[in-house]
Amino acid sequence: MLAAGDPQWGIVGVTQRSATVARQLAPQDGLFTVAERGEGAAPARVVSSIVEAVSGRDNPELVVERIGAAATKIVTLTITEKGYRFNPQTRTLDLDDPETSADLEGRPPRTAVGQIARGLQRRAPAGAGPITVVSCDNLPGNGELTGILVRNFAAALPAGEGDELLAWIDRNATFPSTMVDRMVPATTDADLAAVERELGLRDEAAVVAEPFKQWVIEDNFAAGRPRWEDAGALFTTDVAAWESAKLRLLNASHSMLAYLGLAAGKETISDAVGVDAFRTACRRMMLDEALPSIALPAGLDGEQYCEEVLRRFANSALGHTTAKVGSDGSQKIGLRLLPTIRGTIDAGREPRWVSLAVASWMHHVTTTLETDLNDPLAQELQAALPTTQSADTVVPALLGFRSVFDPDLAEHSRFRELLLHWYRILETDGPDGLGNEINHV
Ligand code: CS2
Repeated sequence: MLAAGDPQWGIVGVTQRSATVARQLAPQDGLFTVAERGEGAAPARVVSSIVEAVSGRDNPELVVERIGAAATKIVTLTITEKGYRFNPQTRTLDLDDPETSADLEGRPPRTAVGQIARGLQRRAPAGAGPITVVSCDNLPGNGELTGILVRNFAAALPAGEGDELLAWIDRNATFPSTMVDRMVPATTDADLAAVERELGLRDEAAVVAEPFKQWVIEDNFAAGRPRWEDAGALFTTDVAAWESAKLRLLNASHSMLAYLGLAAGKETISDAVGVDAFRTACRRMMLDEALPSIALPAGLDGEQYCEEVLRRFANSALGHTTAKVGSDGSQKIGLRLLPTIRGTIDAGREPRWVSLAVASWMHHVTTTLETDLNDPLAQELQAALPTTQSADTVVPALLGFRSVFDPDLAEHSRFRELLLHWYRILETDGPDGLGNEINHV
């Protein structure tokens, strides 16, 4: 928007990573490079939209102040699934979460939901006016969910305070849903060196990304917004359909490739999708199981979308690691894979391929040391594992893990059989055996 000549908006960037502010953004006045990688990549571009970078960890008070300021019209969130600290089964804020309860007790808030709620609380007395809160994370109904969680926080405050905030939110805040799609790996030292060669300048905050980008937004803004449509964003009333297409096709296959890839010692998603059998399993999961269980947004060709996803995964210049995509599985499986298991079962079909994805996550949890398992529930997951580990013990133990599987799915006999089937192959024959089995079906 700045490049298009609209200078009236700027971004205060907030991160929980102190080093991002101290070492990367602050010393360079918020400037950072976006370096596209892969076919059709545009030249590196320096972005100047961040006018201030704040560490939410070191300076939570400032975050609350900025959200409470009249000049702030929109708060966007990209904090990943675990940043919401919610219970996916009930879609409510986890009030037992120690960080959330500490925020509720009144310390300078450290959770995202706490910071937003406390910021909104400042707006009423300051006469700061309405505001829009926009979740950009991979969660179904992310806008509605964020609204629920902020209200849950408000409702858990002492009665008078809470009611006042709830009433203010109802009148002044909106929570549109969005779907954001762009693969962005963690920046490596080699990326920084490459950007330095391209720019002739050292940029500690450079970001690499695939050329593809998509932002679909529900047009429900309480206090104005930039004309993002001029820069390619799509405004629609049907974000939910875009969101479920993305979660159940792209993100689901991404997770599947990550866990299959990790089992086979593949470092990147492009290496994993390069294995014929893995690509076949992914394609079959998307075409035979995920696609039939979703309603596509008008104008989207499902088969073409799936092929494009596989092409994007094959981008070897991106270096998107299986470890990164495979992280936080306990937060992702239930959103990406289980709805397809349910949809397929409800339609009287076999959830064959999507069960392979779930089994490969179980295998990853079991074969990764607790200290290496990158998941907010790593300890709980490891504690749930049986001492003697084989398909027959691991599959039922992990199916009993209630923050991922609800009882009716966990007890579904065909689902369980399929998990056992795939887990046994992974366990006894490894990825090669899996290849034979996949090609065989
Ligand atoms: C990935 C996503 O890390 C992951 O779990 O599946 O971050 C993915 O790269 C983006 O959603 C693509 O838009």
